Amino acid sequence: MEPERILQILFTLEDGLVIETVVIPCNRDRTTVCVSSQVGCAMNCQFCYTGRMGLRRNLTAGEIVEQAVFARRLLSAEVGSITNVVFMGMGEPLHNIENVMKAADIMVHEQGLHFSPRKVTVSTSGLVPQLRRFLNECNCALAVSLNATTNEVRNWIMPINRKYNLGLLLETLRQELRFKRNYKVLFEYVMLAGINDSTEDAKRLIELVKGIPCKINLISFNPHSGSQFRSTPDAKMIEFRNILAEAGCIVFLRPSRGDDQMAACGQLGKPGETQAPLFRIPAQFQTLLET
Ligand SMILES: *[C@@H]1O[C@H](CO)[C@@H](O)[C@H](O)[C@H]1NC(C)=O
Ligand SMILES: *[C@@H]1O[C@H](CO)[C@@H](O)[C@H](O)[C@H]1NC(C)=O
Ligand SMILES: CC(=O)N[C@H]1CO[C@H](CO)[C@@H](O)[C@@H]1O
Ligand code: SF4
Repeated sequence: MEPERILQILFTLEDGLVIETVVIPCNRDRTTVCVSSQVGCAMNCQFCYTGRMGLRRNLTAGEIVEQAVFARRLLSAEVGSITNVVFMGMGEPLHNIENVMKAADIMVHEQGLHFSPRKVTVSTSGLVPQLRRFLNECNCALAVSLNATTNEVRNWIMPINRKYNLGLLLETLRQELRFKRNYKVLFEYVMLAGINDSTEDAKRLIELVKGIPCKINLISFNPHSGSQFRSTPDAKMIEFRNILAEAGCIVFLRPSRGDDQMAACGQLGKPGETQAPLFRIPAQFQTLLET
């Protein structure tokens, strides 16, 4: 069966700035709306279009909720009702934590949109103090983008790691999740050919997440024009998945397809608006990425 196409909605805000919302039909029982939480983003993950724009402003709780309300109204007839919300559009949600938690509350409140808290997922690149607060004050699900298994690589592709490194991030999760019942954090791991897809990476990943109740999503990178990164071949992704599964991890593979879901999230924005700096490629990856 052909996957149904994702739908992108552009909103012009009162001040003329534009944000994107994405609706992703997964199957008959699941349709996800991916909402933005900021205009642009300050985190500057390398080769995320939104990151390239820099941060313009935070969205209000109303502007965030409105995206889900509008998607629901516009699309329910076409794609079946919306079942899940992910905060994975433009912006780092936990950099706008006040409004994001307010919006999440409205989304799960029975007099609001009445989603199950398990079906509302806030995704972060790893702002540690805010993440701790989120886990203490909000019941919604949490996804953390790892994307790398060493500080060296993560410092490069996700500069927030220079402030809150992998060890601190994972130790915080290990501590905080002891106080939550039946709660699993979702780790997002975008596979980049030759950057983070080795057998050693798989083994390191197993060690890193030890003791943290979690699920791991391996996401196929969707190369876009101007990107220096390439996607990991399917066979290698399966091998990587198997190593994790054999070690007892709960792991999912996002099949690659032309309009891959997560490539739609996290790569929003206009490439023309580039302002944030690109970092120097670490020496050991230079030849790989230049060929
Ligand atoms: C967005 O909100 C955060 C705190 O919630 C604040 O630190 C930051 O300065 C705000 N950014 C802008 C551009 O207003
Ligand atoms: C890191 O992960 C997020 C999603 O989890 C993705 O949107 C982003 O593009 C990834 N960054 C890189 C450099 O792969
Ligand atoms: C940091 C690190 O170990 N990166 C590895 C990612 O995967 C490639 C192979 O696919 C290795 O060459 C890198 O060393
Ligand atoms: S991947 Fe997410 S956190 Fe990183 S720059 Fe893009 S929008 Fe911001």
